[in-house]
Amino acid sequence: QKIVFATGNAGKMREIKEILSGLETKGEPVEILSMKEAGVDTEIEEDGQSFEENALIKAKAVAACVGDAIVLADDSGLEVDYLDKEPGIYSARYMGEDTSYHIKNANLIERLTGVEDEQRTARFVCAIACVLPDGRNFIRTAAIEGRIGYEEKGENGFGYDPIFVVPSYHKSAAQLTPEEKNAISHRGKALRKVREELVKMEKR
Ligand code: ITT
Repeated sequence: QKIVFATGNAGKMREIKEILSGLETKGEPVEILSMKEAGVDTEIEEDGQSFEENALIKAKAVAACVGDAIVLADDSGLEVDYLDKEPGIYSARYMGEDTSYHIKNANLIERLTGVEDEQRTARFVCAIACVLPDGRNFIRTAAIEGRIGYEEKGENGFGYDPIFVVPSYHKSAAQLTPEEKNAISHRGKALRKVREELVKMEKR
C-alpha cells in the first residue's frame, strides 16, 4: 500500500515520515511518498476558511492525480491569542510566502512587545485529511498549547518552532529533539488519530 502525502513543505514531510514509520496495512509495510516522489506536480489553491477545509482541498486535488494510493494532506498553522489567532490558516502566507521565517518570527515577537507571559499564549493546530482510493474521506485535528517566546531559540524543526515555547519542557519546539516534538506535537497527535482510524477501517 502506498500513501502519498500532499505537501510541498520539506519540514512537514520529514516529520510525517518519522511519525508514520513502521505503519503496516494487511501485514504489508506502507510506503510513504511525497508528492514529488509520486510524480505529482499540481498547483493547489487553498481557498478554504478552516484548517480542515484546506486539508481536504489539498488531499482531494492530489487524490485526483494518483491511482491506488491513500492520500493524506496536512494543513496547519500558529494561532496567537493576543493577535486574535493570527496568523492561523494564513501561517504560510503571513508576510508573503517567500519571506524567511527569521523575519516572520521577529515580526510576531515585535507585535508582542510589552505583552506579559500570561498573555503570550498560542497553539499550533494541525488538520490531516485522508482520502482513500474508493473516495471515502475523513479528517482528524489536533493542537499543542504553548507560548510565544522573546527570541528565537533552537535549530531543530522548521517554521515558527524557534519562537513557540512548550511549557512542559520550558524550551522552544526547535530545541526539542525530533522524537520529543513528534510525541507531543499537533502533527504527531493528528497523525496518530489518522493511523488509528485507518487500522479500524481495515478491520471493517
Ligand atoms: P503544504 O500546503 O504544501 O503542505 P505549506 O507550508 O504551505 O505546505 P500550510 O499551508 O499548512 O503548509 O502552512 C502551514 C504553516 O504553518 C507552515 O508553513 C509553518 O510556517 C507553520 N507550521 C505548521 N506546523 C508547524 C510546526 O510543526 N512547526 C513550525 N511551524 C509550523
